[in-house]
Amino acid sequence: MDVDSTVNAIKSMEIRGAGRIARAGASALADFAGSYEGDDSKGFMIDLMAAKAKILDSRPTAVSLWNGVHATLKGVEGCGSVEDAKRLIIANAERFNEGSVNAVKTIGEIGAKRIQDGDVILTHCNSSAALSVIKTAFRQGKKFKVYATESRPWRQGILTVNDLAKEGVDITLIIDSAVRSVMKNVTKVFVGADTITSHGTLVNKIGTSQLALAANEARVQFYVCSETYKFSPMTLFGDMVTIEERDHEEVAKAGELDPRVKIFNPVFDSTPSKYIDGIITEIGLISPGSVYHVMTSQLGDDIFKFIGD
Ligand code: RUB
Repeated sequence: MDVDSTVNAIKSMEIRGAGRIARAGASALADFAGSYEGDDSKGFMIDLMAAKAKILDSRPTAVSLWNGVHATLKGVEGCGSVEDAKRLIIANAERFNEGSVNAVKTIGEIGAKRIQDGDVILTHCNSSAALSVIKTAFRQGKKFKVYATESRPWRQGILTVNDLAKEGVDITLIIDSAVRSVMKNVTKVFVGADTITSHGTLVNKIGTSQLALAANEARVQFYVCSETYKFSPMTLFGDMVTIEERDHEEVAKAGELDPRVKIFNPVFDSTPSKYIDGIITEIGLISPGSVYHVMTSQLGDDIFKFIGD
């Protein structure tokens, strides 16, 4: 898919979920490189930077997109020709996308060890990493029940329940405001991540922090399922995560409300690290306090490139 179609598909949520948008961003840059005609390096870099900016602009909250784009463009400034740059971008995108798909599989294998017979699981929105954990445990023959929230306003929970039902999982859909009520029966919560900050705060679908509070009150374990490319290098240098606000029509249809009514539609929220029992990543089950060490060791000296990026 080319850059413009990818950007439109991400904006309209045809492509959604932090992992998927990261892979789509990487693939769009590979498509750009593959279809570029011309051999003027300067012109290529100008067009490439414009494509990068468009892709990064498509959704603001998930750092996975930013990390996917940067992984795809890594080393491009050092290329001696357009042909070299094109080859590098295509190879980087393939590596990122393959690593991303494998990470979700590994997270499933690690996270499934935390699920036992008799568990009652709660999940929120539609996270491929969280679903990988649940499906892996189910395929291992474990017997458990799952509750999934509807996740208003976009109702990603419908995708989750249909996907798990097809798999054969015992799945119950609840409305978002039923979370505290069902929490008394829940034994473990598994959610995904859009961004995790250097101090271990989780940014995920709006309502995640409510689940975490209710889980904490009921002494229920709360796990985040997240590839390490959802860790945000910019937060190390004090940058805040932008919380996306979406169209008001997602909340109420035109004409439904008195014109004096205002609508506020933030689609992500922040869950402080103290409510998180563990982050299940492709490199293992880590504490929120380890995010800093993972980021700095994975990026090495490259981390300083991200001051003010
Ligand atoms: C999706 C959402 C998911 C994370 C993780 O929000 O919040 O929990 O993106 O998903 P939206 P994954 O539907 O607005 O994109 O584990 O698939 O990367």
